[in-house]
Amino acid sequence: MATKSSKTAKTTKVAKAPAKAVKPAAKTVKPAAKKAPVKAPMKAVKKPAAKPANSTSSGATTLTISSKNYSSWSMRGWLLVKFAGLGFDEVMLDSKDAAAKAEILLLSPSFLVPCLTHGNVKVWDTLAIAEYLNELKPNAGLLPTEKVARAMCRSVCGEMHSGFSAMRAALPMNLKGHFPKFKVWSRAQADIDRIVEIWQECLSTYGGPYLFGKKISMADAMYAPVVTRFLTYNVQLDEDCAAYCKTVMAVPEVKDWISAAKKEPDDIDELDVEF
Ligand SMILES: N[C@@H](CCC(=O)N[C@@H](CS)C(=O)NCC(=O)O)C(=O)O
Repeated sequence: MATKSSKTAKTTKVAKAPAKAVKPAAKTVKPAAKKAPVKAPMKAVKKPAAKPANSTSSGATTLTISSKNYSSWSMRGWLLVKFAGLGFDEVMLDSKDAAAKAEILLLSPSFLVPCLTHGNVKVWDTLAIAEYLNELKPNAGLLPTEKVARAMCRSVCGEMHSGFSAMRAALPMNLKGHFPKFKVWSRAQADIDRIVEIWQECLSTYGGPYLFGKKISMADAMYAPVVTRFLTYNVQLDEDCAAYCKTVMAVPEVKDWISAAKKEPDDIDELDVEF
């Protein structure tokens, strides 16, 4: 599946939002990013989501993302759509641009990326996107076919989604960076230890090379930015986990994302959010 889905998505960088959207939305930008976002239930909207002025015209399906170098959730969402084999246009938000931040309020009610717009349906939050894609493309294998494996896959995805905050804060994704002498503090190390335990259990139970066996799954998309972090910060791993990292780094979609991240302009400051 990894190769089958390596369609090229068109990328669109969001330009200034229409003037009317900027003022009211811009005021709410900072607090919304810091506080717990209001989570509305996933809903079908009557009209397609408001599109940025320069969004591509074919856009029945779009994925709104931000920095490819720093935004680990964008990377997960993007990989999930690719692994599902769904064609889509990328809408790239400039995280520093207040007008673009106003746009994201229109595109993603939680004010977070990624956000998938599929015809009349808008899905935000990576786990919801993963489940939606699995319903849409049940044969893509985002979840294992066997019930117990599926339950475990959902559990480890959930654990990634809701946990490891010390590791995420201390070792932010930075695909261009390499910090071989990085000192991992104890709480982040505890998160790393738990991730290693998850990987070891999955690899030994399902035989690799991916977490749930021969097919890449949503779990691999969820943990891909952890793989890149371990390489960026030179986290020492056992043989099996190191081999898993190599496997993930060789996935064509992962390579595509990383190579695009490396081409991203350097003028993006550290984003003031937790990754
Ligand atoms: N729980 C959310 C987390 C998404 C998230 O935190 N996204 C970050 C980027 S990695 C974001 O949109 N931050 C706001 C910003 O970049 O302005 C999900 O699963 O999608």
